[in-house]
Amino acid sequence: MIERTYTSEITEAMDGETVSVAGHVHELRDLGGLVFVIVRDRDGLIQGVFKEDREPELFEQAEELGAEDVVRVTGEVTESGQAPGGVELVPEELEVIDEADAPLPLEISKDVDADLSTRLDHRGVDLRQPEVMAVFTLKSKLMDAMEEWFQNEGYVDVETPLISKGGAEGGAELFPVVYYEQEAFLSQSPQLYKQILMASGFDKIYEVGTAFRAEDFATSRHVSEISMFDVELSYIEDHHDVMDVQEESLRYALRAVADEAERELDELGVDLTVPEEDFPRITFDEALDILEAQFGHFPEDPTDLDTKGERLLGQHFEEQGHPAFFVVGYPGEKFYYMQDVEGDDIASRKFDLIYKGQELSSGGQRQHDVDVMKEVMAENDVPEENFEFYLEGLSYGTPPHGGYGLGIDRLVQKVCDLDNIKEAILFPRDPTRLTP
Ligand code: ATP
Ligand code: AMO
Repeated sequence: MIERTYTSEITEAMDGETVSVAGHVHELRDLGGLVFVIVRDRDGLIQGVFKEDREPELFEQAEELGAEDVVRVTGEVTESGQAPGGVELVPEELEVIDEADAPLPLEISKDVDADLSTRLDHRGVDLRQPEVMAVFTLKSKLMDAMEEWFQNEGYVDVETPLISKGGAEGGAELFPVVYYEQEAFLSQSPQLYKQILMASGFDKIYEVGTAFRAEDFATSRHVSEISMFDVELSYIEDHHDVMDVQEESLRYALRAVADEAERELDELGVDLTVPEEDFPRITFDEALDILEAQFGHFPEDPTDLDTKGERLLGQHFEEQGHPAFFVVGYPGEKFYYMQDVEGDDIASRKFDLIYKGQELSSGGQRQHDVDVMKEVMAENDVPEENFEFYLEGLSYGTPPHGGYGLGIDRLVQKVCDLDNIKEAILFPRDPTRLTP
């Protein structure tokens, strides 16, 4: 490895020590006989001070540098009240490791706002901005913590196929793939496999996976390729057991971010509130009542919450100190795998979690009686032959179970207060974007 010290490790206590810092040239400030070279690594910035009268050869080299060149600066750590981080380097050696082409497609160091589309066109350069990279170092900490919760609770980490015969979530949003002689699609959700694994006796599982939705519209919360955190557990009494898991794991992960991602939150200017109190659980009807009474809002489709409805409910609960809450029971979604309470005509054991005014996850208690499932499939014109493997998988003894799928990108979007979900994805895919 090339010897180097990360900028985050260099402190005032190291005054007088010689270190090497490797990174990109973030900014060059040429003040005549003095050049400030600001070097950026993953963790931050440090400035090297090159003086013509002190180190003429190094000064000449520094004057030749260009923005985003990759360099290694070796020098003495020197305390300085004027340096951005309180320390700077008095250089002893400057190596140019790779030169960057000029001009850059985007400005990195200057506060120039490019539109999102241009940023995504040049994502490799865009990601160099400290506040953009912070989204992804934060995401890594968030998801590590989330997995840690499930590992601590004895969940098994599984992987299910990404190529499937049919859709788990209905037929409209599937991407077809060329698969030998057979019709096949990219997976929309690991739902069916999660349930078969419950029948197999895995008891508690989670999967960090990818799901594909051929959404043919552009919103700030939909993309075509999604990172999904899926969970399934057995021997539940009802859907409240599943909501408990969702609530506790999310609180744990958000706490970890608040404790361990201070630098990233600072960089993003985010003041994260960890929802320590119980998440409110309201019925769909109660949600409609709040929307009508508080905001005079009626969703266009009275069987589903619209984007505005979610946002207004989010506002209502946030004002009461609850950034997250559950809406339970959706009249419009009597899906074959969802369980109803007998005599009730709605998918009463289905829930959505709304976080900061946006749907973050869907889940519920599943139907584990295959005969009932077949009836619902027939009523809804779902072709049974596409799901033979699933129905067979649940036929030989299935414990009561439930679970949910959480959109990781939406979670990161909301934690980081980003306007668009695509900012929470390294290389997002939408109906028009296939590169980079
Ligand atoms: P799920 O698939 O679980 O329902 P989702 O958030 O993708 O999750 P959708 O039902 O696809 O949910 O859509 C939820 C909301 O997203 C809709 O109620 C609507 O407000 C918004 N939405 C969906 N389609 C469009 C669209 N074409 N244009 C604008 N907004 C849309
Ligand atoms: P659902 O279809 O609601 O449920 O998806 C779960 C969560 O995934 C996210 N999501 C999306 N994010 C960005 N772009 C999209 N196009 C998109 N579509 C979905 C949302 C959503 O809440 N099988 C069930 C889960 C279960 O019951 O276990 C399912 O997939 O955050």
